[in-house]
Amino acid sequence: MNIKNNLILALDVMSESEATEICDSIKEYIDTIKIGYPLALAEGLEIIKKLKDKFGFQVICDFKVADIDATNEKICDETFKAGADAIICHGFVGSDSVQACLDMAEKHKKELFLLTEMSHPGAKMFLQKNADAIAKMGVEMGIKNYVAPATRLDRLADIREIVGSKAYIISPGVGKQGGDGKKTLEISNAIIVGRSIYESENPKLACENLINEL
Ligand code: OMP
Repeated sequence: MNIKNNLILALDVMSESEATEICDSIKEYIDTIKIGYPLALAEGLEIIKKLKDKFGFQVICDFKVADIDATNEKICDETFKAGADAIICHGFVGSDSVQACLDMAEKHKKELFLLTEMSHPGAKMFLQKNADAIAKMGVEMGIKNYVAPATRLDRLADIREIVGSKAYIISPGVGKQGGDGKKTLEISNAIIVGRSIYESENPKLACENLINEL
């Protein structure tokens, strides 16, 4: 993916009007947004096309798909039909489940991002122990795109080592979760930022300041 300013907005707001207002203010700096369960559940999958049509954004759907293969296939199919350019899936469910997402992405000529280790403290309880193996599975499956944490740069570096320099890594956790954007981009290809932008009094200025620091 080619992402303007290597910055993805995590648009976890709860209404179309709020989403539109924020997108309108940051559109000069951002061309890729991530829509997850909060906005999709509040406004339906139609929000994807609405925001794409209005602003010309690329949309990554963060549905952290984590089911059996047959169900993953249906979730990904519906998401791509709704206009998503990419979808994020979990890796801990195993290769058959992930393969179903990969096949659907290929069928729609869209992208799949494999989530390895998560950025929050709770990821240390279970996920971290298996994150390297998840990344290795991704490489074996030919997956090109990964999600890995901005909050633990040592772990981000480990995951980069496994997936290789040509893989495309996007990293959440900059700002509110404590991660540093500039340091993260020494390892990752793009950062995902949510609350530091959309909760700011002036989202445009927040973007501008963030980009200047990168
Ligand atoms: P802020 O913490 O508000 O910047 O938002 C981070 C965004 O990235 C949210 O949409 C999270 O759901 C998402 N995210 C993580 O924070 N940690 C992860 O490990 C993975 C994701 C994700 O898959 O995007």
